[in-house]
This record gives sequence, C-alpha cells and structure tokens, in this order.
Amino acid sequence: MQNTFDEKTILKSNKVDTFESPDFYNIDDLLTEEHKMIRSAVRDFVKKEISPIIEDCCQNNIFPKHLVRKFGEIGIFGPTIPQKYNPNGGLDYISYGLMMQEVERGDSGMRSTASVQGSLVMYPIYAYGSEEQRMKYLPKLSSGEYLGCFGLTEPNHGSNPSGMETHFEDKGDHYLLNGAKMWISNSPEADIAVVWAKNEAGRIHGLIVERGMEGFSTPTTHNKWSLRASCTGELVFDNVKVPKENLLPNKSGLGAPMGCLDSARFGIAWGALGAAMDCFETAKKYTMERIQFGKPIASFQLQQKKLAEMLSEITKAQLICWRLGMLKNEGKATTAQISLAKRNNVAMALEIARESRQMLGGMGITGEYPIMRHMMNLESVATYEGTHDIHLLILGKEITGIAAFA
Ligand code: TGC
Ligand code: FAD
Repeated sequence: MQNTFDEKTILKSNKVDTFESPDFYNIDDLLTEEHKMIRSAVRDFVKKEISPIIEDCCQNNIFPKHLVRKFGEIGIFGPTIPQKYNPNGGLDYISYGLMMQEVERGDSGMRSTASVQGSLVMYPIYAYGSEEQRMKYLPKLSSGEYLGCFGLTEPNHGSNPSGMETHFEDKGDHYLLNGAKMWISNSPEADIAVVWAKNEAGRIHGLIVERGMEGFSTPTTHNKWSLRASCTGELVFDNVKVPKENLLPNKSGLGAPMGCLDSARFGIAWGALGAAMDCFETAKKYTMERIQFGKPIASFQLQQKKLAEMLSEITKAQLICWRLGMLKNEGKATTAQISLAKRNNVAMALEIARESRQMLGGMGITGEYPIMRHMMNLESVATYEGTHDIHLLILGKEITGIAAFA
C-alpha cells in the first residue's frame, strides 16, 4: 500500500504561502465576479489544506486521502455536471479550468485526483450512463464519499488503446470480465472503477466495477519519482461477475473513453498553467532576495531574460486557456484544439520548472521550495492523457488529414 496520511506524524511546513497569480494582460477583466470568487476560494483552500502538507506527503509517498472529502465539500468534483446530480455543479468550463489551475498550483497529483474523479469517472457516468446509474453514483462521487478511477491503459496498450485486450462475455444474467489495466490514478483507494473493455464482437464499452466484487483487485504501483502524493495502481479482473446494470448503455466504441479525455485534457491545460505560475512566482521572489556578487541575482540580465520569457509563455498559455474555455462553454472546442492546449501548456510548464530550478541554484533541488516537486510531477503530466508526441500527431492529422499513428 501507499503510506497513509496521519495528522499526528505529518511534518507541516511553517512557511506562509503567499501565492498570487501573474496577470500581465489583465485577463481578470475577461472573468466574471463568480469566476474570481471560485478561484479565490480554491486558492485559499490550497493554501490552507495542501501547501502545508504536500512536501511531506510527496517525500514520504503519502496519498492524503482525507482531502477527497474536503475536495467534495468545496465542489471540486465534476463542477460542470448539472445540479440535479451534483449539488455543487452547474458551473461553466472557465470555472472548472480555474479550479484545476489552483489545485495543480498546489500539486499535480492533487489535480490528478480531482480531474480523474470529475472528468474521467463522473463525466462518463453522466454522459453515457442510465438515469439509475447517475442517481446511484454521481452524488456520492461529487461529495467525495466515493473515490473513482478510470481504466483505459493496459500493459500492452498505452498510446493505442484501441488494441486493448480486457474483455467481457455476456453470461445471461451478468457479464464476465477478464484482463488488466495499469498506471491507473486513484486505483488503490478507489471505491469504483470505470473500466473500458471489449465485448465478444470487439466493441469497446464502459463498465462500472465496484470494490469488493470477487476477482477484482487493485495492486499499488511502487517506486514512482513523480506524482508521489497521488496513488497509482493496476486494475486486475479475474473472472469478475459484473451486473448487467453496470454497463454504460448510451455510448460505445473508442470515441466513448476518448470523449472523457477531451474534458480531462482541458483541465490539464489549465492545471499545468498553475504549476508554471507557482515556479515563476517562486523564482521571482528568490532572485529578488538572493545576493551574489553584492547584488540581488534578479539584477543580472541572464536572470531577467529567464523571468521575461517565463512571463511571456505564461501569458500566452493563459490566453489559450481562456479562449478554449469559452469554446468549451459554447460546445465548440475540438479534440485538436484541446491537444494543442494540453501539449503546449505542459511543455511550457516543464520548461519553466527546469529554468526556475536552475535559478534557485542548490536550493532548487530541495523541498524547501516547490519547484523540483512540480518538475518531477510534470514529467508524468507530459505522458498521461496522451504523450507530448501523440498530441503532436493529433495536430498533424488535423493539419494534413493524414493519420501518422500507425
Ligand atoms: P482514431 O481512429 O483516431 O479514433 C477512433 C475513434 O475514436 C474517436 N475519437 C475521439 N472521440 C472523441 N474525442 C476524442 N478525443 C477522440 N479521439 C478519437 C474517433 O472519432 C473514432 O470514432 P469512430 O466513431 O469514427 O470510430 O483512433 P486511433 O486508434 O488511431 O488512436 C488515435 C489516438 C492515438 C489519437 C488516440 O488513441 C490517443 O489519443 N491515444 C492516447 C491515449 C491516451 O490519451 N490515453 C489516456 C489514458 S487515461 C489517462 O492517462 C488518465 S491520467 C489522469 C490523471 O491522473 O490526471
Ligand atoms: P507508450 O504508448 O508505450 O509510448 C512510449 C513512447 O512511444 C512515448 O514517447 C510515445 O509518445 C511514443 N509513441 C507511441 N506511439 C507512437 C507513434 N505512433 N508515433 C510516435 N511515437 C509514439 N491511464 C489510464 O487509463 N488511467 C489513468 O488514471 C492513468 N493515470 C496515469 C498516471 C500516471 C502517473 C502515469 C504515468 C500514467 C497514467 N495513465 C493512466 C497511463 C497513460 O495514459 C499512459 O502512460 C500514456 O497514454 C502512454 O502510454 P504508455 O505509457 O504505454 O507509453
């Protein structure tokens, strides 16, 4: 098992988190008062609940599971889902994006927990599920009473999920599920899993598998250098009898899981921006205070060049996120537009993390500052939900009309 959170032994940071986001192009003028209130509430939550414990959680590979309920209380899970199923729902995509930005500013692993629950578990149950499934699962997922996970990737099929081997057979009164998924965020602690598997005809369907079903296990993945506060594991199905009412009835084919990824990748584009902002703000403060050669290092041109380039990239990414959010609100955002945002913003954040790590010199490798943790986390973010190169190929297909995947 991943180590468990213990209020008594966790080493709380006594550093005051004074984060404020850069807004060089007055992008706040494009936000509503409600957007700003939501951002401010989540920022305060991160300062109070995540910043003090996250370094110790990551150093010691602890998943702070108690935060799942707290995320539920402040409405982080599935905020765009209608209020009929999620009392905290009914918000727009800019609100969702701002939430992901703030949570990932705290830690990418915490954003993973939130975006898997909202975009990859609640979204498919809402969009492809029956009314009974919606009423049974969505309120509990939104409150954090249940934690969910999403099983698409397999040991032999990562970038090409259409080749998946996990399959189920119709046994009359139930389905019999066999196979395995790996690299599954939340799996070791999840109450339910939305699992993608092929039927006898080779058609992909989503099934809701519940913890406790015989033959279903969720071994933990160990030895990660990245996302150490997020729990990751496998999903193993050994003749699991899944009730027929647990099949998501309203969409099948690869487009079903891929539709969920559109929503999660959108959240990652915003989240990575949050991590980049945290690195930039940390480097800016440090270089103003650190004296070398009798001056603050911020007075040297090479440091200023790095800061100026970071702010330029953050500003461009903010504009991409805002525009994409508006397109999502209008139901017009395309898969390729989302790919561009996910790929660009994660690469931008990783580059800013690497540059700002350098700017802190030796201090940059310690847990006194958040940069090294962001940098390690972002290596996973660049891989999951479609790798950096897969998103390049999705854009290549959009531009040329020719798929270069195979
Ligand atoms: P291709 O022939 O292009 O498409 C097959 C069918 O799928 C449809 N489709 C989509 N539908 C909606 N949204 C999308 N984004 C879609 N992408 C594809 C497509 O229209 C088609 O439908 P139909 O009805 O015509 O059959 O499929 P392909 O097999 O050639 O693969 C395309 C490729 C490589 C782009 C795709 O498979 C891909 O994106 N691969 C990356 C895999 C990936 O992203 N895995 C993510 C796993 S989940 C995860 O990482 C969670 S981490 C969470 C966290 O901790 O935050
Ligand atoms: P591969 O597909 O084997 O790719 C290896 C390399 O080959 C990559 O660089 C890739 O870009 C490249 N490559 C592959 N195909 C091509 C091609 N056609 N052309 C050029 N280059 C190519 N999955 C889930 O289903 N649910 C989760 O919750 C989840 N959480 C995750 C959490 C973590 C921490 C990590 C690391 C992964 C998670 N994943 C999850 C899995 C993730 O989506 C996959 O790791 C990702 O899609 C890549 O698959 P892979 O690791 O098998 O790499």
